[in-house]
Amino acid sequence: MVLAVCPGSFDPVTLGHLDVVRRARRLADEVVVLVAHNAAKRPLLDVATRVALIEDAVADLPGVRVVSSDGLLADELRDLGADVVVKGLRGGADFDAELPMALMNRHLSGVETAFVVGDPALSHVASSLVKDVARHGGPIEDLVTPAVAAAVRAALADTAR
Ligand code: COD
Repeated sequence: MVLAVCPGSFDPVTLGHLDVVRRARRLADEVVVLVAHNAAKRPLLDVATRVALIEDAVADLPGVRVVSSDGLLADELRDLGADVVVKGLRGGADFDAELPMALMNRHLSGVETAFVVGDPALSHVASSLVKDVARHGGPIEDLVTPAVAAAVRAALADTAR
């Protein structure tokens, strides 16, 4: 029984993230999607909303559940009994950012990180760009699920008030 953890900020979850979760599920018996805190980012959506949107998006995927944490990923990996962290790569920049995290997480927890290459048709899809496109009135409906598109537009409207 292999348990994989897919961590991220997921602010918001995109079709690119969901592609990675599906690929992770093919490698593991169970996948836990972990909504975690990235100290370098100020999120648009609150944690409960991000969790609910992912739960909605993975409802048709057996063996996938969603949790959140505001602590250290290494501690969560131990608590969950994780065998492996699975992350997605869009290109070299992702690898440069991910390598130190993989090394630190292995140093702290002993858990290895495995990288899957995401669908190249989604390699331009990033949460930050989705929010930027939406902020400027552009279409995001082919980058995220309909529920995510609605939540992003509602949150942006709230922040504009
Ligand atoms: N195709 C393929 N992969 C993709 C795509 C796509 N279109 N979009 C995103 N991804 C991948 C990213 O490369 C990343 O691997 C993953 O999806 C998540 O992306 P984000 O942007 O949602 O999440 P990040 O990078 O902000 O997540 C960082 C964490 C929250 C995981 C990190 O900060 C963390 O572990 N925080 C907890 C505190 C901690 O332990 N800190 C020490 C870390 S060593």
